[in-house]
Amino acid sequence: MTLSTLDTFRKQYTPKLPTALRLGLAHTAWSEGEKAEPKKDRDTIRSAFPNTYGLPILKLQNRSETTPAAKPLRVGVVLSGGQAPGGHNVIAGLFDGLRSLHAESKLFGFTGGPSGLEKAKYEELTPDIIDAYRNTGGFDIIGSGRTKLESTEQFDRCIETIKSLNLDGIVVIGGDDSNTNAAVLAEYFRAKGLATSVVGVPKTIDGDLKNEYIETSFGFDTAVKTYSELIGNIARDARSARKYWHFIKLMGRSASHITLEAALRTQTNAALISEEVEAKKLSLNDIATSLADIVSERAAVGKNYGVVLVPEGLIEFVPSMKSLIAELNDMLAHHEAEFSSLVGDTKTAWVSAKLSSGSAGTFNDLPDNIRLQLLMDRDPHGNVQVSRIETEALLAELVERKLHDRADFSGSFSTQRHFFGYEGRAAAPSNFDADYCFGLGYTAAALINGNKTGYICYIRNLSKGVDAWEAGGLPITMLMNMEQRHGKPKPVIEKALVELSGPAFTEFAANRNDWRVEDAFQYPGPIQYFGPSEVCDGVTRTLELEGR
Ligand code: FBP
Repeated sequence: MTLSTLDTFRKQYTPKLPTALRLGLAHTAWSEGEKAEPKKDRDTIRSAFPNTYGLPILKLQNRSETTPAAKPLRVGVVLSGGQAPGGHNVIAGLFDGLRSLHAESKLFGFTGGPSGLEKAKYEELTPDIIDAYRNTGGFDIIGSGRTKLESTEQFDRCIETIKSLNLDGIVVIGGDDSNTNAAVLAEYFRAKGLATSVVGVPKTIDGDLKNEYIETSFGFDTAVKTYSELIGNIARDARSARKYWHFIKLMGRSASHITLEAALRTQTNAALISEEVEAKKLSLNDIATSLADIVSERAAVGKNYGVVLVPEGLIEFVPSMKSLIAELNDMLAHHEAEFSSLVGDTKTAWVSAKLSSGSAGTFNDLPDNIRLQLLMDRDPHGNVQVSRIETEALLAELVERKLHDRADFSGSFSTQRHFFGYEGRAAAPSNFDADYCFGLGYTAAALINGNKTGYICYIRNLSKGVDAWEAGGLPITMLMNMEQRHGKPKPVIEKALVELSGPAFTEFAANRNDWRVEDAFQYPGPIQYFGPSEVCDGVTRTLELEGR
């Protein structure tokens, strides 16, 4: 593999570890804290996870005595779901952590995501392979996938793979749905008397897998800094050319964490936050009116340009759209065969006839392309693929219509539409993500060595500098609630959405009016890997404001 100049130098970067892990895992021990339960639906979740419910929260501690592993550990690792910067460092940390316990330990990478575990597709990850991927972006070391493991046939095939490789543990590096998978597997294995541990690692650029212990999911830092660089560049272009309004949709699925963080970093003229739209019960018409107001105010002072940020999941939070999507999800799950036999326009007509009258009205008012995008396949976990819905174009069109109807609008309104998502998901990890991920990999190795199962790794105190970082494990069942998936109630990890009373949103809400008409843009520039610590090692504004 030919390396770029950056990759060549980046390879020499040694990620920083939390103090408890610095002497290697043979010098660590687990301490048990309180037993943890989910916030809601306790009885249902307890009965779905009788063997892994109510486990204690764990913390890793350093000690002077050494207890190496009695035998080499054998572990399998899966990358699951969308890419997130730092995944390769989780694997490197896992590898080094296992080797710090026993030099002969082995790590197997299941290829192509969870299906690799089910179908026994794997490769042994040797030191040469690991070294080639240290501090790099992407998930290409073994690839990723979104297969949902849910049938007992699938679980039994996983057990066959595990037995054939004689594995002590499986590490699932994934988001909310993938860690739900990890919890389900852990429970099944324990119920079957299998000693193999299943451990999760909190990955997702979306930032929606978080709580007081998991302060952020890995990849969020790098992805949002990458998008902020691009947004800053666009803002500068808009200000130079003075002729375009840029509507930028940002990835993040349902949660608006990415949009909120990007807005704080770049101070664009408008940024929509889905959670606020839902709380205020705003319609698409309300949103378009408020954006048209900003365009008009800027036009009145000669500024026929600007930047609007749109979270990709926005339409799921507009109340009428939310009800429509819920109805569509159930309908498509219950009439899958009939629906898939339809072609072209007959699909929208068939759907419209089956919807309740309120939802049919909402559906029929949408432009054709958006209606068809809403009917596209759900992902294997039952989620609408919001990355494929052109919300930025829909809003630009609605605002244009509003301005057209305003007799007093004499400005011009030309739009450019963008979608930033894939640009940031596989970027080279920032120093923060490189360090955080390496530590998470080590922590996963420690959980397996301790024969802990049904846990997800955490590292906390993230804004206080690596020396203050604490590592540990949380029972995954603690993060769960019941949700409707594919037309049925299922225990799944609850997505952590933006809290409107939280410090990040409060800061945004206190300042956004100053950014509407003034050109208060900030230009964060590219992620820096070498140079002063203030430039290279900063955490996100969200973490900073949350004081974690
Ligand atoms: P994960 O939950 O798997 O981390 O998803 C991250 C994400 O990038 C979302 O922001 C986005 O909606 C989705 O993946 C896109 O999925 P795909 O890669 O299948 O197009």
